[in-house]
Amino acid sequence: MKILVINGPNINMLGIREPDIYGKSTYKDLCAMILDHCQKKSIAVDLFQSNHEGDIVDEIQEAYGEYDGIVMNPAAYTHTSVAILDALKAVGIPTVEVHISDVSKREDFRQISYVRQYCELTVCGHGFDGYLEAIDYLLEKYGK
Ligand code: CA2
Repeated sequence: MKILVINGPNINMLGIREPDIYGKSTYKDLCAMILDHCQKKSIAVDLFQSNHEGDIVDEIQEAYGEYDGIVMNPAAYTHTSVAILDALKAVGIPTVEVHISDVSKREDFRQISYVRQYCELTVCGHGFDGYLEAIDYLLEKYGK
């Protein structure tokens, strides 16, 4: 079982500002938490973060045939990117959408998610734990 975790723009800036929305922990802390969880569950994981939509599309395309699942926080591209939705549909890998904050209680422009149409599950507002819940969903799906 091999999972790819993709984070979109500015997720690498976590902990620097807006701690009331995203908490005080950093992207490095998030990566350590995910790696530790996957090690405990004996699954392979790769982590990818980019500020560039096309690079995220490339990463999803390259995941084809390589990964059993994707956990993805597309960040601001959630609300704008048909290209990321199309890439997910093209590779057909089971995907879970994660948001650290509860986007349902935020601005109107955050109520749209293009990727949600493809994702099997959306986890919102559970902070960093949301990523672990997404991984556990994929584990259960594969009966692990
Ligand atoms: O809640 C989430 O996980 C989001 O995907 C985070 C995105 C935001 O655009 C989405 O609407 C919801 C933002 C990522 C990080 O943004 C920062 C803002 C200030 C300081 C540090 C990071």
